[in-house]
Amino acid sequence: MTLDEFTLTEFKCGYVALCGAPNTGKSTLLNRLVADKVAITSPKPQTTRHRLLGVVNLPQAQILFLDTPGIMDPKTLLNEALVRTAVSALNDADVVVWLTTPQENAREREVILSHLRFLTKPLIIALNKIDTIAKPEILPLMELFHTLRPEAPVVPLAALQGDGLPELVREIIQRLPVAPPFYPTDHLTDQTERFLAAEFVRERVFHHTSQEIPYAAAVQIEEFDESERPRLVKIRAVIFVERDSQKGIVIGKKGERLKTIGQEAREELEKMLDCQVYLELWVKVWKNWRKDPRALRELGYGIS
Ligand SMILES: Nc1nc2c(ncn2[C@@H]2O[C@H](COP(=O)(O)OP(=O)(O)OP(=O)(O)O)[C@@H](O)[C@H]2O)c(=O)[nH]1
Ligand SMILES: [Mg+2]
Repeated sequence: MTLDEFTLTEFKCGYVALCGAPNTGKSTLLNRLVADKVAITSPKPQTTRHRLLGVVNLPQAQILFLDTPGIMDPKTLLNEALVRTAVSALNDADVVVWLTTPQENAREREVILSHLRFLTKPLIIALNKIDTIAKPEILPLMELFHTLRPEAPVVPLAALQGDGLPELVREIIQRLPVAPPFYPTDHLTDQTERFLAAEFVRERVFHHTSQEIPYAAAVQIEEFDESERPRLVKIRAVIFVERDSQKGIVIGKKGERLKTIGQEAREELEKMLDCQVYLELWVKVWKNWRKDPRALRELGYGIS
C-alpha cells in the first residue's frame, strides 16, 4: 500500500482494536494490513481466541492493530474468556474499529453495540465484505450504520481483496495520538513462533473438521526444538478435543485427516520459519476442557 499522499506534520502512534461479531473478517483484515500471516482465519465463526498484535509502519505513523476474538453471547466458560479478551482490547485501544458485515443479523449487532455503548474513544465503523452485495445496496447500509453511531465514519471495505484499506487507514491516522513509534520497524507482531505454530495447526483443524469439533479443539506445543536451525525445526504438538468420538474424527480413517492437517500446517510453518519443519501431531482427549477453568488457564485462554 502506498500512502505517500498522507500529509501529516507530526508522527502518530497508537493502539487500534479491531472488534466485532465472530466471522466478520477481523483477522483477514489484520493479515492484509500487516501483509503477513499473523492471525489464523477460517470461514467458521469464533476462530480467534487471543488478542493479537499486528504492527503497520507508515512514513508518518505506526499503527498497533489488536485483533480480537469475536464478541458474542457467551455460552461456555471459553466463550466468556474470549469476550473478556476482546473487551480488554477495547479498553486499552486509542481508536476502535468496529468491523461489521452485510450478513450480520440484528441480534449480533445488538451484542456489539451494547459493548460499545459507553465507549468514549474514537470509533470507526468498517463495513466489510461489500463484495458480497450489489453496489446499490452499499449506500443504504452505510446510512443505517451512520444512524447507529452518527459520530463514527463508515468505511466500506473488502478485506479479502484489500479494497478500501487506504481509506480506513486514513481515518485511523486522523484519530491516533501524536506519539513516537513504540516498536522497531521490523517488529510485526508480539506472537511467538511457538504460539503461531499452535495456531497454524488449529487453523487446519478448523478447515478440516465441522460441527462441534473446531470449537472443541485446542492445540498445545509440547516441543519446539530449534537446535538444528536454520536447517530444521522439530515441533511436537497435541490437539486436544473433548470426547473420544471427536478424537476419532480428527484422526480420520487410517489417519488420513490428521495427515492432511499435519501436511498443510507443516507447509505453512516452513514458510513462516523459513526452514524445513518436522511436525509431529498427537490427538488427546481432555474431557470438557472448555468448561474447566484450570484447562483454560493451561491452554492459555485467560485474559491476555
Ligand atoms: N467475501 C468476503 N469474505 C471475507 C472478507 N473478509 C473476510 N472474509 C472471509 O470471512 C471469513 C471469516 O474471516 P476471519 O478473518 O476469520 O473473521 P474473524 O472476524 O477474524 O472471525 P473470528 O476470529 O471468528 O471472530 C473467512 O472465510 C474470510 O475469508 C471480504 O472482504 N469478503
Ligand atoms: Mg479472527
